[in-house]
Amino acid sequence: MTAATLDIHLTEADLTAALRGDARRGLTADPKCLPPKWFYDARGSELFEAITELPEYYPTRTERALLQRVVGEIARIAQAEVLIELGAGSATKTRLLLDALTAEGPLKTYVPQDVSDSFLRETADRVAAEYPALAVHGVVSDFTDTLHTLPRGGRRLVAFLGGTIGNLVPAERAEFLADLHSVLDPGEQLLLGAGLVIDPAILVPAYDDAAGVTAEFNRNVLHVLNSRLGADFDPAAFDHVAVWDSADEWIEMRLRATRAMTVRVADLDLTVDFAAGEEMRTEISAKFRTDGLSAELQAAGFPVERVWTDPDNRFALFLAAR
Ligand code: AVJ
Repeated sequence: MTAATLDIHLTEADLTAALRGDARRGLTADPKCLPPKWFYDARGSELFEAITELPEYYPTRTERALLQRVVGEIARIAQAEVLIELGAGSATKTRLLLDALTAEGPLKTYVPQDVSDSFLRETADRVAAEYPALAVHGVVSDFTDTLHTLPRGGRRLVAFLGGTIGNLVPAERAEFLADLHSVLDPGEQLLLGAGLVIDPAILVPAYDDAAGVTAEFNRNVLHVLNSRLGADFDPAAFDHVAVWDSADEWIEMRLRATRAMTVRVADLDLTVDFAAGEEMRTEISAKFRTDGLSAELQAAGFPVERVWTDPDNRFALFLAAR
């Protein structure tokens, strides 16, 4: 068996430094906010996996079924030699892509990228064992600022699935697409999965499930601040809030302080006051219209070749060429 290789462009020290900066900025801002990337320590990643199996959380299974239906077409158009998967996580949709890209084209290399090194190592080793003919080369990095660390050579297809593009506000999306444009060569491709604007009666429960798994996932960011920065948040003192912002067309997750409290963040030498009822934003999950996101891609230098949607129009896959 050929072992997977792993490039680490993000060390624990880098992560801690980034978290310190984000926490100081976000906890001293008005209103307070924290970026969603800090949900995903080992516990947060497990909670997210549990979310994907909830009856209310349609995106993962909708995207998987859609991908299953159209992956052959994607592979025939893309003719990729290298598949780069951004935010590969546990790589549950990866097999569909790998099978199609090897059956319908010249795939030789799989490059899973993620911020979580333990998760990624497991994924890379598992895929290397299951696909002995493929070279597997994991990259531990933060895709928002280390796209230039992705390996070059061979015709690349960059897959950014799951709807994670929706975690970025429009200016961040433009920056991300511009960065991606600058690291790809003409003719290389982007496969983007994005949630669509649908009835809020379906959308909101997907982010506020009856079993309370999403609430626990949301509160996990406080556990991360406690364990990584020596903070003393009482996560149980915060309520989970999910609201549909119809003007921005995004779901906003917040944590609401159920009482006035003072939190100490030891490693930042920072004291933070919360008023009773104060809300802190922890995530946006933007939903799109196919025309709108196609225009954003076009404007970033990625003309869209094909768009596929599921029968209920809840999720879309965009194939765009640099
Ligand atoms: C992994 C970013 C796609 O926004 O739907 C799930 C994360 N947040 N439930 C999403 C998430 C709350 C998820 N993404």
